[in-house]
Amino acid sequence: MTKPAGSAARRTLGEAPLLRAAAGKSSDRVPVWFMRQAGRSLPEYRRLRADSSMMSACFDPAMVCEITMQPVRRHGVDAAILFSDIVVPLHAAGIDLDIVPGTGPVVANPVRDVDDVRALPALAADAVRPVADAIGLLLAELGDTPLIGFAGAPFTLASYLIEGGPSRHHERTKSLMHSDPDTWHALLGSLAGITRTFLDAQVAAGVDAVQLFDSWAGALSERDYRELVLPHSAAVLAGIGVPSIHFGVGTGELLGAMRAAGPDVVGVDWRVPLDEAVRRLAAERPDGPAPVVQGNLDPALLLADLPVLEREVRRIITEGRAAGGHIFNLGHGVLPNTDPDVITRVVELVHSVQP
Ligand code: 1CP
Repeated sequence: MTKPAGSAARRTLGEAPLLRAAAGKSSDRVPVWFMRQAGRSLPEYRRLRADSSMMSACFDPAMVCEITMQPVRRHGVDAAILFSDIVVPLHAAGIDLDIVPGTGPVVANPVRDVDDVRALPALAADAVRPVADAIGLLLAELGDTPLIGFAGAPFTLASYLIEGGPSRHHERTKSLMHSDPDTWHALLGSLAGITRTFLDAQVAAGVDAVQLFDSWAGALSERDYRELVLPHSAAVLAGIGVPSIHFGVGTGELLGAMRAAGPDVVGVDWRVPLDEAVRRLAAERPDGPAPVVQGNLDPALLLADLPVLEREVRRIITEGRAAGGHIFNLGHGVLPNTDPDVITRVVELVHSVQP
């Protein structure tokens, strides 16, 4: 496939610590970035977003570029993550939904039966052209800092579509997956198609890595995950063309199964120490390469006293040495009431520790 203009310069980034770690290679520092590093913890973000809706911001290339750059400039992190949202490709495909401030994604007509599933549109790459344009702008600004693209995994997207919005128990989703597995697989197949098109568009535009967020997969048993979810996430990740990271919350029991979906890196939340996570990941592929992990500071600890925070950061780096590679991150996203100066301090601390 021919790369669009602008992406050729990106192909020399193999020495970036983030990409070396993803490939199981060592560097002179532990690479670090933060999920939700762009966003409400930053006053410059709140100022910029004051007059625009979340969805319109996601389709404004200059705005996406600026918001993505803010935490890179401020914190000196080892990666940028594209500012977007997991429901952006669903909206672009023509599904009636919005991102409501203080709530999250809200779907006008939830998907509840086979007819709803049949009516789901596909995504045309052209419909996410503003995202590709934003990536083009970012490549010109980022220099040697890798850009991570992302998408939501089929299960987490399905939960929003079926429940109609954020859900604590995912009860309608679980009910559908068990009562009508054929409809369930048709739905996840459609969503895998949309997700793959969205990721392919980002890769073609030049992102250096991708993260597949299955944020709510931790609500499932391992058996249900393997049978009803894993094949669809594996289809999204197969042959994606850049290093991939797969992450979910509360997925301690699913770590092996998430490795089986085929990512290069598995993201770990704060509930499982990284050395134990490595043991679970290695058990899935005893003859495979040493597992590479990302994580796993509890985001709440960014609000703790600095000595406590420093002790936790050092513990995580020590435990991460059990892995074939370690990308330092939080166990979930930055909380909006986090002091951004503390994030900068954590970056400095991670970089000061010998890998
Ligand atoms: O008004 C606002 O500022 C909107 C808040 C907001 C922001 C800043 C939402 C609504 N999405 C985002 C951006 C976003 N979403 C990013 C930014 C890039 C970065 O990390 O810096 C990313 C990666 C996402 C991905 C996303 N959206 C996920 C997966 C990651 C995760 O946190 O688990 C999920 C589950 C969503 C859905 C969503 N969008 C917004 C909210 C508040 C939510 C969660 C709602 C819920 O609890 O179900």
